[in-house]
Amino acid sequence: RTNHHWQQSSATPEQTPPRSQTLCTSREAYERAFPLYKQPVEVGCFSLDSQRRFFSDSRQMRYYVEPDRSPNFDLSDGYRERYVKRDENVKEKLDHILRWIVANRSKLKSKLSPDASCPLDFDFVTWRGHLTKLLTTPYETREGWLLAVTRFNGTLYISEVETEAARRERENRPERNQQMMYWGYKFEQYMCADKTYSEPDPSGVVNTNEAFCTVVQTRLTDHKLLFSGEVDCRDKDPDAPPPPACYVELKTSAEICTPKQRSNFHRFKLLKWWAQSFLPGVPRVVAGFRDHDGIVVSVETFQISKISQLIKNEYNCWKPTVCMNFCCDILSFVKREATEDNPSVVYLFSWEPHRDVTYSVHRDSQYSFLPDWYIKEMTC
Ligand code: 0WD
Ligand code: CA
Repeated sequence: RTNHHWQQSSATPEQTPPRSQTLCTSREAYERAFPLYKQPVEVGCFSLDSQRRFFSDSRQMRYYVEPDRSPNFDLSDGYRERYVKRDENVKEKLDHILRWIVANRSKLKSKLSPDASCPLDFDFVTWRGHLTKLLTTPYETREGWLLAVTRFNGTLYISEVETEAARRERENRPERNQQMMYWGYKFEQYMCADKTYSEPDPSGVVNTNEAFCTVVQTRLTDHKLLFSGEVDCRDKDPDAPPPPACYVELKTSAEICTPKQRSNFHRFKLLKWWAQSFLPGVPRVVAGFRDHDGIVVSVETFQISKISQLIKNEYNCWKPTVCMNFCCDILSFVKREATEDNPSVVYLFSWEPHRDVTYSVHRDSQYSFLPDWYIKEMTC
Protein backbone atom coordinates (compact mmCIF):
# COMPACT_ATOMS: atom_id res chain seq x y z
CA ARG A 1 0.00 0.00 0.00
CA THR A 2 2.81 2.41 0.84
CA ASN A 3 4.54 2.11 -2.52
CA HIS A 4 1.44 3.54 -4.23
CA HIS A 5 2.59 7.05 -3.23
CA TRP A 6 5.22 7.53 -5.93
CA GLN A 7 2.86 6.23 -8.62
CA GLN A 8 0.30 8.86 -7.68
CA SER A 9 2.84 11.65 -7.83
CA SER A 10 3.96 10.62 -11.32
CA ALA A 11 0.57 11.78 -12.63
CA THR A 12 1.02 15.40 -11.51
CA PRO A 13 0.76 18.01 -14.29
CA GLU A 14 4.44 19.06 -14.02
CA GLN A 15 5.57 15.57 -14.95
CA THR A 16 3.12 14.99 -17.84
CA PRO A 17 5.15 15.37 -21.03
CA PRO A 18 3.92 18.33 -23.15
CA ARG A 19 1.78 17.28 -26.10
CA SER A 20 3.72 17.70 -29.31
CA GLN A 21 2.80 20.59 -31.62
CA THR A 22 4.01 18.47 -34.52
CA LEU A 23 2.97 15.12 -36.01
CA CYS A 24 5.32 12.39 -37.20
CA THR A 25 4.73 11.06 -40.74
CA SER A 26 6.97 7.98 -40.81
CA ARG A 27 5.34 4.75 -42.00
CA GLU A 28 6.40 2.60 -39.03
CA ALA A 29 4.41 4.82 -36.66
CA TYR A 30 1.14 3.84 -38.36
CA GLU A 31 1.50 0.05 -38.70
CA ARG A 32 -1.43 -1.10 -36.59
CA ALA A 33 -4.85 -2.65 -37.13
CA PHE A 34 -7.00 -1.11 -39.87
CA PRO A 35 -9.17 1.65 -38.34
CA LEU A 36 -12.96 1.72 -38.54
CA TYR A 37 -13.99 3.31 -41.83
CA LYS A 38 -17.74 3.27 -42.34
CA GLN A 39 -19.11 2.52 -45.78
CA PRO A 40 -19.44 5.93 -47.47
CA VAL A 41 -23.02 7.03 -48.21
CA GLU A 42 -23.88 9.47 -50.98
CA VAL A 43 -25.95 12.32 -49.52
CA GLY A 44 -26.15 14.35 -52.70
CA CYS A 45 -24.33 15.60 -55.77
CA PHE A 46 -23.77 18.72 -57.84
CA SER A 47 -22.64 19.72 -61.29
CA LEU A 48 -20.37 22.40 -62.73
CA ASP A 49 -21.21 23.36 -66.31
CA SER A 50 -19.03 24.44 -69.28
CA GLN A 51 -18.73 27.90 -67.69
CA ARG A 52 -18.03 26.49 -64.24
CA ARG A 53 -21.50 27.45 -62.99
CA PHE A 54 -22.82 25.46 -60.01
CA PHE A 55 -26.03 23.38 -60.11
CA SER A 56 -27.30 21.32 -57.20
CA ASP A 57 -28.19 18.39 -59.50
CA SER A 58 -26.71 15.62 -61.67
CA ARG A 59 -26.91 17.32 -65.08
CA GLN A 60 -23.19 16.61 -65.77
CA MET A 61 -23.48 12.88 -65.02
CA ARG A 62 -21.97 10.70 -67.75
CA TYR A 63 -22.36 6.98 -68.52
CA TYR A 64 -19.63 4.39 -68.91
CA VAL A 65 -19.42 2.72 -72.31
CA GLU A 66 -17.42 -0.52 -72.50
CA PRO A 67 -14.68 -0.12 -75.17
CA ASP A 68 -12.81 -2.64 -77.34
CA ARG A 69 -9.97 -4.34 -75.46
CA SER A 70 -7.43 -2.69 -77.81
CA PRO A 71 -9.27 0.43 -78.88
CA ASN A 72 -6.49 2.56 -80.51
CA PHE A 73 -7.89 5.84 -79.13
CA ASP A 74 -5.77 8.83 -80.18
CA LEU A 75 -5.61 10.92 -76.98
CA SER A 76 -3.98 13.89 -78.73
CA ASP A 77 -6.90 14.36 -81.12
CA GLY A 78 -8.44 17.82 -80.66
CA TYR A 79 -5.71 19.16 -78.34
CA ARG A 80 -5.18 22.29 -80.48
CA GLU A 81 -8.68 22.79 -81.90
CA ARG A 82 -11.26 21.37 -79.46
CA TYR A 83 -9.92 22.04 -75.94
CA VAL A 84 -11.38 24.53 -73.43
CA LYS A 85 -9.21 24.58 -70.32
CA ARG A 86 -10.39 25.58 -66.85
CA ASP A 87 -8.62 28.71 -65.53
CA GLU A 88 -6.24 27.31 -62.91
CA ASN A 89 -5.51 30.80 -61.53
CA VAL A 90 -9.03 30.91 -60.07
CA LYS A 91 -8.89 29.38 -56.58
CA GLU A 92 -12.35 28.03 -55.78
CA LYS A 93 -11.40 26.70 -52.35
CA LEU A 94 -14.42 24.99 -50.73
CA ASP A 95 -16.97 27.29 -52.40
CA HIS A 96 -18.85 24.64 -54.43
CA ILE A 97 -19.18 22.32 -51.42
CA LEU A 98 -20.38 25.24 -49.26
CA ARG A 99 -22.97 26.15 -51.90
CA TRP A 100 -24.14 22.55 -51.86
CA ILE A 101 -24.40 22.60 -48.04
CA VAL A 102 -26.46 25.80 -48.05
CA ALA A 103 -28.77 24.44 -50.78
CA ASN A 104 -29.24 21.10 -48.98
CA ARG A 105 -29.14 22.06 -45.31
CA SER A 106 -32.58 20.68 -44.57
CA LYS A 107 -31.41 17.20 -45.71
CA LEU A 108 -28.45 17.24 -43.30
CA LYS A 109 -29.02 16.25 -39.71
CA SER A 110 -28.10 18.91 -37.17
CA LYS A 111 -26.32 18.36 -33.86
CA LEU A 112 -29.09 20.09 -31.90
CA SER A 113 -32.36 18.76 -33.29
CA PRO A 114 -33.56 17.31 -36.60
CA ASP A 115 -35.08 20.67 -37.67
CA ALA A 116 -32.33 23.01 -36.48
CA SER A 117 -30.10 23.87 -39.45
CA CYS A 118 -26.92 24.56 -37.51
CA PRO A 119 -24.45 23.51 -36.30
CA LEU A 120 -23.68 20.79 -38.83
CA ASP A 121 -23.30 17.26 -37.50
CA PHE A 122 -19.84 16.80 -39.08
CA ASP A 123 -16.37 17.12 -37.61
CA PHE A 124 -14.76 17.78 -41.01
CA VAL A 125 -15.85 19.24 -44.37
CA THR A 126 -13.39 19.07 -47.27
CA TRP A 127 -12.60 17.86 -50.81
CA ARG A 128 -11.90 14.16 -51.33
CA GLY A 129 -8.65 15.19 -53.09
CA HIS A 130 -7.36 16.80 -49.86
CA LEU A 131 -8.01 13.57 -47.94
CA THR A 132 -6.21 11.60 -50.70
CA LYS A 133 -3.14 13.76 -50.03
CA LEU A 134 -3.34 12.92 -46.33
CA LEU A 135 -3.69 9.17 -47.01
CA THR A 136 -0.58 9.11 -49.22
CA THR A 137 1.61 11.37 -47.03
CA PRO A 138 3.61 8.57 -45.31
CA TYR A 139 4.72 7.40 -48.78
CA GLU A 140 5.17 10.76 -50.52
CA THR A 141 8.79 11.74 -51.17
CA ARG A 142 8.41 14.57 -53.70
CA GLU A 143 5.59 17.03 -53.00
CA GLY A 144 4.66 18.67 -49.70
CA TRP A 145 1.30 20.28 -48.93
CA LEU A 146 -0.35 23.19 -47.14
CA LEU A 147 -3.83 22.78 -45.67
CA ALA A 148 -5.80 25.69 -44.22
CA VAL A 149 -8.16 24.72 -41.40
CA THR A 150 -10.94 26.84 -39.89
CA ARG A 151 -13.20 25.82 -37.01
CA PHE A 152 -16.70 27.27 -37.40
CA ASN A 153 -19.76 26.19 -35.35
CA GLY A 154 -17.73 23.20 -34.16
CA THR A 155 -17.00 21.89 -37.68
CA LEU A 156 -13.46 21.89 -39.08
CA TYR A 157 -13.22 23.03 -42.71
CA ILE A 158 -10.07 21.96 -44.59
CA SER A 159 -9.04 23.78 -47.79
CA GLU A 160 -5.78 23.37 -49.66
CA VAL A 161 -3.39 26.26 -50.27
CA GLU A 162 -1.09 25.91 -53.31
CA THR A 163 2.56 25.67 -52.22
CA GLU A 164 5.16 27.95 -53.81
CA ALA A 165 6.78 24.87 -55.38
CA ALA A 166 3.45 23.73 -56.87
CA ARG A 167 2.76 27.21 -58.27
CA ARG A 168 6.19 27.40 -59.87
CA GLU A 169 5.71 23.96 -61.38
CA ARG A 170 2.28 24.89 -62.71
CA GLU A 171 3.56 28.12 -64.25
CA ASN A 172 6.57 26.41 -65.86
CA ARG A 173 4.77 23.26 -67.02
CA PRO A 174 6.49 21.96 -70.16
CA GLU A 175 4.37 21.64 -73.33
CA ARG A 176 4.69 17.84 -73.15
CA ASN A 177 3.12 17.78 -69.63
CA GLN A 178 0.31 20.13 -70.76
CA GLN A 179 -0.47 17.69 -73.54
CA MET A 180 -0.37 14.70 -71.18
CA MET A 181 -2.89 16.42 -68.90
CA TYR A 182 -5.23 16.66 -71.90
CA TRP A 183 -4.84 12.91 -72.55
CA GLY A 184 -6.68 12.08 -69.32
CA TYR A 185 -9.68 14.23 -70.24
CA LYS A 186 -9.72 12.98 -73.84
CA PHE A 187 -9.82 9.38 -72.57
CA GLU A 188 -12.94 10.29 -70.56
CA GLN A 189 -14.56 11.59 -73.76
CA TYR A 190 -13.84 8.31 -75.61
CA MET A 191 -15.28 6.28 -72.71
CA CYS A 192 -18.37 8.26 -71.64
CA ALA A 193 -21.77 9.04 -73.13
CA ASP A 194 -24.06 11.90 -72.08
CA LYS A 195 -27.15 9.71 -71.97
CA THR A 196 -27.78 6.08 -71.01
CA TYR A 197 -28.86 5.38 -74.59
CA SER A 198 -26.16 7.35 -76.48
CA GLU A 199 -22.57 6.70 -77.59
CA PRO A 200 -19.40 8.69 -76.77
CA ASP A 201 -18.71 11.61 -79.13
CA PRO A 202 -14.95 12.01 -79.73
CA SER A 203 -15.65 14.79 -82.28
CA GLY A 204 -16.89 17.10 -79.49
CA VAL A 205 -15.03 19.74 -77.44
CA VAL A 206 -13.13 18.71 -74.27
CA ASN A 207 -14.09 21.32 -71.65
CA THR A 208 -12.42 20.83 -68.25
CA ASN A 209 -14.78 23.28 -66.55
CA GLU A 210 -17.44 20.58 -66.61
CA ALA A 211 -17.66 18.31 -63.59
CA PHE A 212 -20.04 16.01 -61.78
CA CYS A 213 -19.30 15.71 -58.05
CA THR A 214 -20.66 13.32 -55.44
CA VAL A 215 -21.09 14.41 -51.81
CA VAL A 216 -20.58 11.58 -49.33
CA GLN A 217 -20.70 11.17 -45.59
CA THR A 218 -18.77 8.60 -43.62
CA ARG A 219 -16.85 8.12 -40.38
CA LEU A 220 -13.16 7.35 -39.77
CA THR A 221 -12.97 6.12 -36.14
CA ASP A 222 -14.46 9.08 -34.21
CA HIS A 223 -14.25 11.58 -37.08
CA LYS A 224 -17.53 12.33 -38.87
CA LEU A 225 -16.67 13.37 -42.41
CA LEU A 226 -18.51 15.16 -45.21
CA PHE A 227 -16.57 15.45 -48.46
CA SER A 228 -17.08 15.83 -52.18
CA GLY A 229 -15.19 14.32 -55.08
CA GLU A 230 -15.38 14.51 -58.84
CA VAL A 231 -16.83 11.35 -60.45
CA ASP A 232 -16.04 10.48 -64.08
CA CYS A 233 -19.07 8.34 -64.92
CA ARG A 234 -21.47 5.64 -63.76
CA ASP A 235 -22.63 2.21 -64.88
CA LYS A 236 -25.61 2.80 -67.17
CA ASP A 237 -27.32 -0.50 -66.28
CA PRO A 238 -30.57 0.44 -64.48
CA ASP A 239 -29.99 -2.60 -62.22
CA ALA A 240 -26.53 -1.38 -61.15
CA PRO A 241 -26.15 -0.77 -57.38
CA PRO A 242 -26.95 2.74 -56.08
CA PRO A 243 -24.18 5.40 -55.87
CA PRO A 244 -21.33 5.38 -55.01
CA ALA A 245 -21.11 1.64 -55.90
CA CYS A 246 -22.12 2.26 -59.54
CA TYR A 247 -19.44 4.90 -60.14
CA VAL A 248 -16.39 4.30 -62.33
CA GLU A 249 -13.08 6.18 -62.10
CA LEU A 250 -11.15 6.57 -65.38
CA LYS A 251 -7.37 6.83 -65.59
CA THR A 252 -4.63 6.78 -68.20
CA SER A 253 -1.16 5.43 -67.61
CA ALA A 254 1.94 4.61 -69.65
CA GLU A 255 1.87 1.06 -71.04
CA ILE A 256 3.84 -1.44 -68.97
CA CYS A 257 6.67 -3.14 -70.89
CA THR A 258 9.27 -4.14 -68.25
CA PRO A 259 9.24 -5.67 -64.72
CA LYS A 260 10.65 -2.35 -63.43
CA GLN A 261 7.72 -0.46 -64.97
CA ARG A 262 5.25 -2.92 -63.45
CA SER A 263 6.85 -2.53 -60.03
CA ASN A 264 6.72 1.28 -60.24
CA PHE A 265 3.10 1.11 -61.35
CA HIS A 266 2.24 -0.99 -58.27
CA ARG A 267 4.30 1.09 -55.85
CA PHE A 268 3.33 4.60 -56.92
CA LYS A 269 0.34 4.73 -59.30
CA LEU A 270 -1.83 2.12 -57.58
CA LEU A 271 -1.32 3.88 -54.23
CA LYS A 272 -2.80 7.11 -55.63
CA TRP A 273 -5.58 5.28 -57.46
CA TRP A 274 -6.50 3.19 -54.44
CA ALA A 275 -6.54 6.14 -51.99
CA GLN A 276 -8.65 8.35 -54.27
CA SER A 277 -11.38 5.78 -54.97
CA PHE A 278 -11.39 3.96 -51.63
CA LEU A 279 -12.33 7.19 -49.80
CA PRO A 280 -15.73 7.72 -51.51
CA GLY A 281 -16.39 3.99 -51.99
CA VAL A 282 -15.95 3.96 -55.78
CA PRO A 283 -15.39 0.24 -56.49
CA ARG A 284 -13.50 0.25 -59.81
CA VAL A 285 -10.95 2.10 -61.87
CA VAL A 286 -10.83 1.59 -65.64
CA ALA A 287 -7.32 2.28 -66.93
CA GLY A 288 -6.31 3.11 -70.49
CA PHE A 289 -2.66 2.16 -71.08
CA ARG A 290 -1.13 4.41 -73.73
CA ASP A 291 2.10 4.52 -75.70
CA HIS A 292 4.50 7.49 -75.95
CA ASP A 293 2.38 9.12 -78.65
CA GLY A 294 -0.82 9.01 -76.59
CA ILE A 295 -2.43 6.06 -78.36
CA VAL A 296 -4.41 3.79 -75.98
CA VAL A 297 -3.16 0.25 -76.62
CA SER A 298 -5.14 -1.59 -73.92
CA VAL A 299 -7.88 -1.06 -71.35
CA GLU A 300 -7.98 -2.84 -68.00
CA THR A 301 -10.36 -2.76 -65.01
CA PHE A 302 -8.99 -2.66 -61.43
CA GLN A 303 -11.29 -3.53 -58.53
CA ILE A 304 -10.31 -1.28 -55.60
CA SER A 305 -10.97 -4.15 -53.15
CA LYS A 306 -8.38 -6.30 -54.96
CA ILE A 307 -5.55 -3.76 -55.17
CA SER A 308 -4.03 -4.64 -51.78
CA GLN A 309 -3.74 -8.28 -52.99
CA LEU A 310 -2.16 -7.18 -56.27
CA ILE A 311 0.66 -5.27 -54.54
CA LYS A 312 1.45 -7.79 -51.76
CA ASN A 313 4.39 -9.33 -53.69
CA GLU A 314 6.06 -5.96 -54.13
CA TYR A 315 9.07 -5.50 -51.79
CA ASN A 316 8.68 -2.68 -49.22
CA CYS A 317 5.34 -1.65 -50.69
CA TRP A 318 2.67 0.74 -49.36
CA LYS A 319 -0.02 -0.50 -47.00
CA PRO A 320 -3.66 0.67 -46.83
CA THR A 321 -3.60 0.45 -43.00
CA VAL A 322 -0.70 2.94 -42.77
CA CYS A 323 -2.58 5.39 -45.01
CA MET A 324 -5.81 5.16 -43.01
CA ASN A 325 -4.15 5.28 -39.58
CA PHE A 326 -2.12 8.32 -40.57
CA CYS A 327 -5.26 10.05 -41.83
CA CYS A 328 -7.06 9.23 -38.59
CA ASP A 329 -4.19 10.56 -36.46
CA ILE A 330 -3.72 13.78 -38.41
CA LEU A 331 -7.46 14.49 -38.13
CA SER A 332 -7.16 13.95 -34.34
CA PHE A 333 -4.13 16.29 -34.31
CA VAL A 334 -6.09 18.96 -36.24
CA LYS A 335 -9.09 18.57 -33.90
CA ARG A 336 -6.85 18.96 -30.84
CA GLU A 337 -4.86 21.97 -32.09
CA ALA A 338 -7.44 23.99 -34.09
CA THR A 339 -9.49 24.99 -31.05
CA GLU A 340 -10.57 28.60 -31.62
CA ASP A 341 -14.05 28.59 -33.20
CA ASN A 342 -13.79 31.64 -35.45
CA PRO A 343 -14.41 31.85 -39.24
CA SER A 344 -11.60 34.39 -39.72
CA VAL A 345 -8.93 32.27 -37.99
CA VAL A 346 -6.89 29.83 -40.08
CA TYR A 347 -4.63 27.13 -38.72
CA LEU A 348 -2.19 26.51 -41.56
CA PHE A 349 -0.92 22.93 -41.43
CA SER A 350 2.22 22.39 -43.43
CA TRP A 351 4.25 19.39 -44.47
CA GLU A 352 7.40 18.73 -46.52
CA PRO A 353 8.70 15.22 -47.33
CA HIS A 354 10.93 13.68 -44.61
CA ARG A 355 9.61 16.19 -42.05
CA ASP A 356 6.92 16.26 -39.33
CA VAL A 357 3.62 18.10 -39.86
CA THR A 358 3.70 21.57 -38.26
CA TYR A 359 1.27 24.49 -38.13
CA SER A 360 0.96 28.25 -37.69
CA VAL A 361 -2.06 30.42 -36.77
CA HIS A 362 -3.33 33.34 -38.91
CA ARG A 363 -6.03 35.90 -38.06
CA ASP A 364 -7.90 37.87 -40.78
CA SER A 365 -5.19 36.92 -43.24
CA GLN A 366 -4.95 36.05 -46.94
CA TYR A 367 -5.58 32.44 -45.85
CA SER A 368 -9.15 32.96 -44.57
CA PHE A 369 -11.40 30.98 -46.91
CA LEU A 370 -14.95 30.78 -45.54
CA PRO A 371 -16.96 33.30 -47.62
CA ASP A 372 -19.14 35.92 -45.90
CA TRP A 373 -22.29 34.56 -47.56
CA TYR A 374 -21.64 31.16 -45.99
CA ILE A 375 -20.95 32.55 -42.50
CA LYS A 376 -24.11 34.68 -42.72
CA GLU A 377 -26.22 31.76 -43.96
CA MET A 378 -24.92 29.39 -41.25
CA THR A 379 -25.01 31.76 -38.26
CA CYS A 380 -28.12 31.17 -36.17
O1 0WD B 1 -9.12 25.11 -56.49
C1 0WD B 1 -8.57 24.22 -55.92
N1 0WD B 1 -7.41 24.40 -55.30
C2 0WD B 1 -9.13 22.85 -55.93
C3 0WD B 1 -10.34 22.61 -56.48
C4 0WD B 1 -8.34 21.82 -55.33
C5 0WD B 1 -8.95 20.56 -55.37
C6 0WD B 1 -10.17 20.37 -55.94
N2 0WD B 1 -10.86 21.40 -56.48
C7 0WD B 1 -12.13 21.07 -57.00
C8 0WD B 1 -12.72 21.38 -58.26
O2 0WD B 1 -13.95 22.02 -58.08
C9 0WD B 1 -12.94 20.02 -58.97
O3 0WD B 1 -14.12 20.02 -59.68
O4 0WD B 1 -11.92 19.75 -57.14
C10 0WD B 1 -12.91 19.12 -57.86
C11 0WD B 1 -12.44 17.69 -57.88
O5 0WD B 1 -12.17 17.42 -56.53
P1 0WD B 1 -11.61 16.07 -55.98
O6 0WD B 1 -12.36 14.98 -56.61
O7 0WD B 1 -11.55 16.22 -54.54
O8 0WD B 1 -10.12 16.12 -56.59
P2 0WD B 1 -9.16 14.94 -56.97
O9 0WD B 1 -9.56 13.65 -56.39
O10 0WD B 1 -7.79 15.43 -56.72
O11 0WD B 1 -9.32 14.86 -58.53
C12 0WD B 1 -10.41 14.25 -59.19
C13 0WD B 1 -10.50 14.77 -60.60
C14 0WD B 1 -9.19 14.64 -61.36
O12 0WD B 1 -9.19 13.41 -62.05
P3 0WD B 1 -7.90 12.45 -62.01
O13 0WD B 1 -8.35 11.20 -62.67
O14 0WD B 1 -6.83 13.18 -62.73
O15 0WD B 1 -7.54 12.24 -60.55
O16 0WD B 1 -10.83 16.14 -60.60
C15 0WD B 1 -10.05 16.83 -61.57
C16 0WD B 1 -9.22 15.82 -62.30
O17 0WD B 1 -9.90 15.48 -63.50
N3 0WD B 1 -9.29 17.83 -60.80
C17 0WD B 1 -9.61 19.11 -60.73
N4 0WD B 1 -10.57 19.78 -61.32
C18 0WD B 1 -10.62 21.09 -61.06
N5 0WD B 1 -9.77 21.73 -60.25
C19 0WD B 1 -8.68 19.70 -59.87
C20 0WD B 1 -8.77 21.08 -59.65
N6 0WD B 1 -7.92 21.73 -58.89
N7 0WD B 1 -7.83 18.76 -59.42
C21 0WD B 1 -8.23 17.63 -60.00
CA1 CA C 1 -10.21 10.33 -63.63
